Amino acid sequence: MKPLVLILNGPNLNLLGTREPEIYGRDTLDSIGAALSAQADALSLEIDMRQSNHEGHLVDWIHEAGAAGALAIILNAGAYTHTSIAIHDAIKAVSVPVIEVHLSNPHAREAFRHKSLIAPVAKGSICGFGAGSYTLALDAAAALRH
Ligand code: CA2
Repeated sequence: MKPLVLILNGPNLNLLGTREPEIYGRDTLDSIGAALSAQADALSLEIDMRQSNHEGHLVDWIHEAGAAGALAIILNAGAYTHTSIAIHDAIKAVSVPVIEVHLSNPHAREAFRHKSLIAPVAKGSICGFGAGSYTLALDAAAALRH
């Protein structure tokens, strides 16, 4: 069985490719998912990519990854990155390593984006490379396999 990597996306990321291309690029979440599927095949990984605008869905999916014994979670929690103690606690409650990703570089943006509640409980963080943040994260997930 191939190791499973859950790729979870938070609020408003369903709108990717429709607005603010100067910040988030022109890729859609579907096109990123297609590229990740091809990459996962090459790496012999199973991926499951999801998006929700609801905090509790992300919490439930983190628990699900824990119960499934996933190799890793790649998480772009969107704006919940900066606010969600619930997602922070969910990550701490499972033993699956979380790779935090962002399309943009939040540290180069408004002050309210400079704090991440995910970073302190993540294995590592990748930001600022557009869709490339996700492909770098999938390579990092593959490297966690032993
Ligand atoms: O850079 C990232 O990936 C973010 O996680 C994106 C979040 C933002 O709140 C974080 O600070 C950084 C926002 C996602 C909104 O995505 C949109 C995409 C296109 C049009 C409108 C929103």
